[in-house]
Amino acid sequence: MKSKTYISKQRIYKSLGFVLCFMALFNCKDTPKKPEAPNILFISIDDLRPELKAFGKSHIISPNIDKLAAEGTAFKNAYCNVPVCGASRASLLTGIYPTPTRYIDYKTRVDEEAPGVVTLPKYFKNNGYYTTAIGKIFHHPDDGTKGWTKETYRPDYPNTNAQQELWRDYQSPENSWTKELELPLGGAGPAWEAGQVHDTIYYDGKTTKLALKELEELAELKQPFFFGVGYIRPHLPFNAPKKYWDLYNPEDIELADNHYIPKDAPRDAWFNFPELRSYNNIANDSIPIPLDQARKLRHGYYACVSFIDAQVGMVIDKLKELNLYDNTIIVLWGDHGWNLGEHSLWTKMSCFKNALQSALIIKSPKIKGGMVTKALASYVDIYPTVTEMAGLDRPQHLVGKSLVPVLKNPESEVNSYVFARWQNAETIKNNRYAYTQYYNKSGIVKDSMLYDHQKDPDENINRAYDPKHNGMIKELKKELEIHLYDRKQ
Ligand SMILES: [Ca+2]
Repeated sequence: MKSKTYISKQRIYKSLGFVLCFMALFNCKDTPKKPEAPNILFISIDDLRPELKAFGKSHIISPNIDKLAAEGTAFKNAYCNVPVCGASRASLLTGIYPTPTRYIDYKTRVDEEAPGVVTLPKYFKNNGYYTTAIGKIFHHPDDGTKGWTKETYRPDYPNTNAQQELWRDYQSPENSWTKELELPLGGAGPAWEAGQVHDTIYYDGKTTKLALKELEELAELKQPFFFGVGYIRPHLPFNAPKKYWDLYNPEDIELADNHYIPKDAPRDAWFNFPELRSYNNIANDSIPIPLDQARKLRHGYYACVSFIDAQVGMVIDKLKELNLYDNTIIVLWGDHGWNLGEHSLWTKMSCFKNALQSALIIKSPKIKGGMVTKALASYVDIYPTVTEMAGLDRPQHLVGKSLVPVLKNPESEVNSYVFARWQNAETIKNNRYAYTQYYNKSGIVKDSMLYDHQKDPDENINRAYDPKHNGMIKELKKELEIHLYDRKQ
């Protein structure tokens, strides 16, 4: 009798154990998705403006990104939410807007400014994905770490904030002193370098090497993966192997034809681009960048984009080699745009189109590729788009819209307006106009600018004070106010 009771208890425990295991298996938090769930390759390219063939420009050589675009959808009107690395990435990766007190600058930390918000990689991890990244996805290597199944890694250096000081990665002998000094963030050696070195010597080449190795390991998994690959260039300094500089004839490089502040633009629209000024071969005052330097900077930017294009090609080729390509969604995004001398400005950090508009290409194995869309896309839309493409439920906290309808039909539109902000400026954009309000310290609008992208795509005439546009300004002001109010909720 006694032993019978013992056996039956054992059986009960066994059965209970079985039930618990069964429940654990089917708990979405711990259960791998079915093998057919798509992988995600999430490629971030720092400071990449949409100056590529896919977006209608032909002067930068980027055959690999062109090839990706030929099989995906290029968004010609994709806007970041805030034009600086850390803040833009934080907003994209959490799917919420920046505000005057959240996601302000490059120092932004998701862990501190949006604690408890499930980041994009964390959401995939919670849904059975294996998540990891090589290179720069979050701005800080030690931010958002709970989102990764496997600790993310950046090339060659200890995986700490100290490497924030090392990513400039000068290689030419004459710049070797830069490695020996504790360079302050934002300041450094020269603004460009053409090293006579193999791709794998520079930081981003090392990133590729690690990414290819990681892909081989990911290919062995029984669960789908979310894999981030984050490239630093074309972020300053424009350090790239010489062979990519040699793709361009310096004499053929055209300068911006609008190197002046737009007519009637607000004083606040101008800034002295301290990021570029801090490089030691750039004058640290407020004089315009001399033409020979402007040409060199453009040349360096183009070389860096071509360098990264080659890296992207290697990663995608590896996906194909591992038979992963046909079951992998690829999202390629720049974290914001860049001024290359237009309006006499350089770098990001402004509310002109050149700083806000960025490169976004999405390729799904299930959706017809080779599409270009003019539909307005905001970077808060990326999170809900990727989750929907992967067949996951939409997280409640997201503010953006899924772009899947646009992927299926490039003529369709999901946004009537998109929004961005920088310091004391708030911008709203519809399918024709961009309107920005500048605020004083009391929160009162002190100035504004309106650009008609149909008549004036380069934003050379501020029409905010032209009475002909009063109706449009009224509409945009109202929608902006609604956005600012909703954003607080
Ligand atoms: Ca950036």
